[in-house]
Amino acid sequence: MTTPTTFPDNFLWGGALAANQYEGAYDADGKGLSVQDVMPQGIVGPRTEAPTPDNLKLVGIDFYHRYKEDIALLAEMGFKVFRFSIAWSRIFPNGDETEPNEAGLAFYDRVLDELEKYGIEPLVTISHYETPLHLTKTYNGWADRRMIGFFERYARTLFERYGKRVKYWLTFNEINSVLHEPFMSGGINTPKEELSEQDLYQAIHHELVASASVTRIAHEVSPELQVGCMILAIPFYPLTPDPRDVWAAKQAERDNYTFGDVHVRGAYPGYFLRKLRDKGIELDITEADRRTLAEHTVDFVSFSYYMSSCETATQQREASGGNLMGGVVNPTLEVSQWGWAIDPRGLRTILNDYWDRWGKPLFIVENGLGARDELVTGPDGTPTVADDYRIDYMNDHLVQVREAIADGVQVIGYTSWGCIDCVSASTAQMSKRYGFIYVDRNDDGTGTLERYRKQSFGWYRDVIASNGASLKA
Ligand code: BGP
Repeated sequence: MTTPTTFPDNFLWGGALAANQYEGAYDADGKGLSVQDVMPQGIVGPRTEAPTPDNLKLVGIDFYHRYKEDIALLAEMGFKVFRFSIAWSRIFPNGDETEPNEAGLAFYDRVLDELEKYGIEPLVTISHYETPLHLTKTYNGWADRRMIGFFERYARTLFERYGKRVKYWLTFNEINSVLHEPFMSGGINTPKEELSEQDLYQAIHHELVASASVTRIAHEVSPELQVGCMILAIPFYPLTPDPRDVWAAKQAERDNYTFGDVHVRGAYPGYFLRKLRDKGIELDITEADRRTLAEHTVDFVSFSYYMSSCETATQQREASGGNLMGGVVNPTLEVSQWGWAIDPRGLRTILNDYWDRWGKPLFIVENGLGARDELVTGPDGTPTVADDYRIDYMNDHLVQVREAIADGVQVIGYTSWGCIDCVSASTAQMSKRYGFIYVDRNDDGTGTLERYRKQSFGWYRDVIASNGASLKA
């Protein structure tokens, strides 16, 4: 038998977006504020008291009003799956109400109608960096145990309303990012520098219990539902072969592995318990928490992958740029315009590591290149972008996915990040573009919001149509 060189027949090709980065309409139809509405500069600048006009996310790319046109474009590329998040504060504007906002629910009905029209499978993130601001201000977000109940109510509302139409669900986007971005990721109002590790790890525990608990609810609503965790994946390489560097890299990986270990194996790993002991942290973990974690593990593991990094315990540390976290610079790799190391092989490494460790089907739900694009006039007179750099990046990553599949790894699908240009999560810029579809909007908020197909649009359409056979090894 020869090694398979193609993707499985039912491979889910598509793209991903998140409500706060593309919907806009930040206060339409009863929507409440979310943490994003007071982060005009993402994680690189200060928060504001209230929404300010310089916050590009308030308008986003106005998907809220243009979803039909946008979904038609995704269908034109042949998308099999579309990953998007539901804005929690559209459904529960404050987060702690007992009744949901019908107008918010109805919007996602319309989005699902449109996806159904084209036979595109939805993949829904329940919480993608958009905790209702009220929960942050009143409860200090996930630092408070009561968040579990609010999240359960929100998730149950979604499963009951959309469970017949949405099979694949993700609980928390990049759940491990709370270690580095407690406000954006965990809705924790206490400034990062003042937040104690005790409180941070307690918040993490609440999120993990909430994730397991809503997995239980999903399966109660329908055994057909498939729930996954979502992890920000970064392979860490030792900077040198010195065993101390090897151990430093392992420790960095374990900070992230913890989250998958709990979701998949249903209990905290020994190395994590030791870390808590060493730090003098004692978590409030009830017997009921332990049972929830143990009995309601995930159906699959999903992750984002953009870059790898290095760790060292012996060399001078030169901090690498990166996706909300990072170690030290890898001198063998090139970086993106935003300093993120470009490492297609790292994706094969992650896929193999996760498969070997957890044996659960894997879903790559984010990957892509954030770059400055220049709009030019195409051969037929329509504006386009000659984004061969993006095509190269994605081609090389997908070739490694194909290799991992040949290695025996079970991969459900691939949704590239920001399939339509949207506002960046870390820097809140429009100019950091990932899409196959260019959106005419600039960092100063000007622009017509018109959509244009980039060169990568046709390239990805061919990749999907050929089920990966058109990729260049
Ligand atoms: C991930 C987030 C996304 C997304 C992506 C790209 O961390 O889940 O929301 O934005 O990274 O990051 P950025 O937008 O900062 O370039």
